[in-house]
Amino acid sequence: MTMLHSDGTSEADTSAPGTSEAPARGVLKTAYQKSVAAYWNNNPNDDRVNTKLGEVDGLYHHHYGIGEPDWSVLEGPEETRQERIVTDLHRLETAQADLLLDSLGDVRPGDRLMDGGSGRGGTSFMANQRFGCGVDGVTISEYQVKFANAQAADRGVADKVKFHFANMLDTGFDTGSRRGIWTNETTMYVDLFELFAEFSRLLEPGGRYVCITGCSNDLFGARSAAVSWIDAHYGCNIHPRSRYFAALAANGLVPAAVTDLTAATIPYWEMRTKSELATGVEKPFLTSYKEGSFQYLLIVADKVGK
Ligand code: GPP
Ligand code: MG
Repeated sequence: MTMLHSDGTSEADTSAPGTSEAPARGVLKTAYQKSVAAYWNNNPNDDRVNTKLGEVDGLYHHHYGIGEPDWSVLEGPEETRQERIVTDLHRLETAQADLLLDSLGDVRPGDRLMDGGSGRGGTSFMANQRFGCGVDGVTISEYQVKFANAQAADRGVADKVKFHFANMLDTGFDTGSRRGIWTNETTMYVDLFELFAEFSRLLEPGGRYVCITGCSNDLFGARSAAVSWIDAHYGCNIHPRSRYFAALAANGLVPAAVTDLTAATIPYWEMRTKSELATGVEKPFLTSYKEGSFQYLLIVADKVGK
């Protein structure tokens, strides 16, 4: 989209989603969405757990980690122990994003992907690096849009990786324009039926949606205190596992694989308790995972139908 000024000059409107037809629309539609945007524009929790890990190699994540920590980092010189923990936590978070991208299937350089709730951009940059394709990240935090677009410029990929101040429930991107879409721990901020209706519209037939999420376990019987603690910490609304599959099925998104990553993420949280950057949320994560009231899931679904 090009914006024309009254003096006849023009400029690209980088805030609009990546298609020329994208109409301007109100991004924050509810008081709740405004509160979520305010949270991420000015994170009230200690954000160093994200910025210090990002400084390890310039990939800034807003998600957790999987895989076996290198417990030997806890040994050795005390002066550098905290740095070693940070480096290892970052490695596990990057491994999580790699697993998500492994699940996107056959993505070609000419394809377009979308990152729903793109944060500071970590997973989007990894996708571009891996597939060479275009990626549009959407987030309702203007701070995050600025941060991630500055990263894209620094990395020399601003022509391929763009971040937009846009609402993933109503992106304005063209119907059928996406080969793949993912959400990396962002679905707990939105209604899943609305979200998957929009993703189903955006995906081309045979396109793929990949989700990593924390969900409450229906089998536990009710929402646990630990899950409510996590919700209160981030201001989100964790959904039950069952709701994901109901909402996918209602929107022509057919699960191809579901992997329970709970056992693979617990060691990350154990290591995080050893970090001076720990925020306090480690306790309810470990409690809820261990008591079975909460699960960390990877869901892969294909868009079936037009
Ligand atoms: C991590 O972000 C993810 C969320 C805030 C969404 C909630 C996720 C669930 C699985 C419930 P972050 O990296 O900003 O969190 P932290 O600052 O704690 O590392
Ligand atoms: Mg984090």
